Amino acid sequence: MSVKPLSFYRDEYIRNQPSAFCVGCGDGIILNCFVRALDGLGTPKENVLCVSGIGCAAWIPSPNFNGDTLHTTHGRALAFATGAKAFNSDLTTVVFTGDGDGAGIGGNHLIHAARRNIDITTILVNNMSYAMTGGQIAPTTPHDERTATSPYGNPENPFDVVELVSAAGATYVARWTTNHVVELTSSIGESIQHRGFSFIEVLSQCPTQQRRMFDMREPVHRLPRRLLEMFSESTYVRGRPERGEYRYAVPEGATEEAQNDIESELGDSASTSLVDHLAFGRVIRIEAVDAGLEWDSVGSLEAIHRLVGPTEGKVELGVFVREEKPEFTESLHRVIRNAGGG
Ligand SMILES: Cc1ncc(C[n+]2csc(CCOP(=O)(O)OP(=O)(O)O)c2C)c(N)n1
Ligand SMILES: [Mg+2]
Repeated sequence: MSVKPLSFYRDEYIRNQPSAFCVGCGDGIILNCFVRALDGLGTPKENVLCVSGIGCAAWIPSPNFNGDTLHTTHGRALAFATGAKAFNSDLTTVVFTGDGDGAGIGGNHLIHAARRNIDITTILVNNMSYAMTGGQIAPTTPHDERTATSPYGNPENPFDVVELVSAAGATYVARWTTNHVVELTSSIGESIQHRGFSFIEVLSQCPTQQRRMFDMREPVHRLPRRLLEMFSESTYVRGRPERGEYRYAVPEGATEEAQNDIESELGDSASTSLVDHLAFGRVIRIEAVDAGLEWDSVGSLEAIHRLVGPTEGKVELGVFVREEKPEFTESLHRVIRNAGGG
C-alpha cells in the first residue's frame, strides 16, 4: 500500500472542523487508520456508509469522515446498519462503536449481527469504560480496576469480545491496539474486503479516564505515551515469537525502591526498567544480560513479591477468525426472489 502525505488524507477524507476528542485520545489514530485502509483499497467514498451509535468512539466517523455517516442511538448502530445493508447490499458498511455501546448497551445486536454473518465491518473501540459520560464501569473494564462507578475496584469479570463474537459466528475477527497502526490499517482493509461479518477490537488509550483506572498521577499530557507503551508491553502478536530473556517483578511495596534493591542485588547480570502492565500495574521489567541468570534465585529476592513470565497476563493480538459462510443479505435477497418479490 502506498503511503501518501498526511495532508492528502486530510483533504480527501476529513471534514475541516475542530476535533472534539481529548488530547491524546486514540480515536483520531483509528480514524487515520480507517481512511488509509479505505484509500489503499481504492473504494470510492460514495460507496461507503459509516454508522455509529453514542459515545466518543461514535464520533470517529461522524462528523469527521467526509462521506456518508449515520449517527444513531446508543447501542443501536448495528441495527441501523443492518437495515441500510439489507436495502443496498452493494454498500460498504462500517460500524464504529465503543465498548459500552457495542458490548454493553448494544451487546445483543452485536451477537446477532455476528450470528447472521451480515457483511458489515465493525470496529469496536475498547477504552475499557463508558468514557464520554465520565468513565463508568463497562463490560470490558478489567477486574479490580477503578472507574467512576467502581472507585474501590471492579468486582466483575470483563468480556473477551473477540471470543464472544467468534463464538456467535463472525467470519473475520481480529484484535489490535492503537499502538499497532500498521497491522490495524491492513486488518481494516482485509475486513472491508471480507464478505461476511467482520469484527475488529481495538484497545485504545483514553488518558482522561484511564488515568484513574491505572492510577497514573502525572499531568494528563504525559499519559498517551505511557498508555501506548503499556499496550505494547501488555500484548503479544499471535505467531510472532517473543524476543529476549526477561521477566516482570511485581514488588511488595514502592516500585522505585524495589527497582533500586533489585538493581543492587543483580549488578551487571541483569538490567531493569519500570513499565506499565495491563494485568499487573506498574512493574519492574528485568532483562537478563548474563545468559546464565538463575530466575529462581531472582524470584526469591526480598523486594519481589512475584516474578511473572514474559507472556503471563498478556493480551493476544492478531487475526483469530477468517472463514467463509453464507452471508445474510445474499440469502435474504434469494429468499425474497423465491417468494416472488423484487
Ligand atoms: C440510551 C442511552 N443511555 C445512556 C446514554 C448516555 N451515554 C452517552 S455516551 C455513553 C458512554 C459510551 O461509552 P462507550 O460506548 O464505551 O464509548 P466511549 O465514550 O468510551 O468511546 C453513555 C452511557 C445515552 N446517550 N443513551
Ligand atoms: Mg468506551
